[in-house]
Amino acid sequence: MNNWAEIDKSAKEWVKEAGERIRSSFNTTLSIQTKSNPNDLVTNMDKETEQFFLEKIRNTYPDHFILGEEGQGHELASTDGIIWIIDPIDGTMNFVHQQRNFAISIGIYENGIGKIGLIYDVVHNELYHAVKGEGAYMNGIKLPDLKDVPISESILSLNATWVTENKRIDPNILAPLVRDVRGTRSYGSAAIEFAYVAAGRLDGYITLRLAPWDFAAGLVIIEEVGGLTTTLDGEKINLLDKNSILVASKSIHRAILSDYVKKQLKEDYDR
Ligand code: 2AM
Ligand code: CA
Ligand code: CA
Ligand code: CA
Repeated sequence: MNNWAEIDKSAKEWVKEAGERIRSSFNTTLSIQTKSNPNDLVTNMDKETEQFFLEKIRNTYPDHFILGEEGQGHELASTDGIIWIIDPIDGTMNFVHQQRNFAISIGIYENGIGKIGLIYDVVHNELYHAVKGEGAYMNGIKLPDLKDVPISESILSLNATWVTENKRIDPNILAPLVRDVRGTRSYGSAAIEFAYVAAGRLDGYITLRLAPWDFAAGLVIIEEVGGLTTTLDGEKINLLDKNSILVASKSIHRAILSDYVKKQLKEDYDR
């Protein structure tokens, strides 16, 4: 039998230790490479951090599966069993250019159900953490349920790309929303954007294409503060695939879907 309290304790310890290694790397010279395009960066620290988690998990929990951005288990075909979904550095461009606004993101799922979410903002030393059914915390302080605010008083996070010509969405769909909200922000790390929605620093986050390791931890944490994450079409997230993302409090989520995206929530909860 799996002891979730023990898995949770290990995960927290390892995340803190990996964060310490990343902080130490600021004094070293990074090796930076590009992946799919010149803006798609990966460093030795992304790879070393993923490797660090792999070794810890394989030694301690040899029957667990691992899905990591930098190479592990990309071909996982099923959500059966316990899967650690890991982004060793979310916000690599920020890590390289700014040395801030990046995070370690780990979601631990059992048979497709999110059990543990960990997002560690390494530079600010803020650990966002949730265990399913037990609430969400930031550095051990319980995060309250998300507040209902009107669109006109909300701060929305999204990349400016989505209101310019792009290949994923008609820019006229989100432009009215951008005009109606109180303000927009873009942090360049999906995990931090999820964490900020959970902490009430942002009221919503929209993006058109995230991979499992970008959202796995965030989904668990958002659910524990009463928020809702779906695709931008209002559909359930596919855990093993790329998805568009709409994450917000339930009231903001509903307003964005019905008044701007003009879609309906396809899930049963909260109709
Ligand atoms: P990364 O830094 O781990 O690659 C930037 O807006 C956010 O989107 C970051 O969370 C970044 O994660 C993620 N991202 C960057 N390129 C992406 C891609 N090609 N597909 C999906 N997510 C990506
Ligand atoms: Ca990447
Ligand atoms: Ca990422
Ligand atoms: Ca990454």
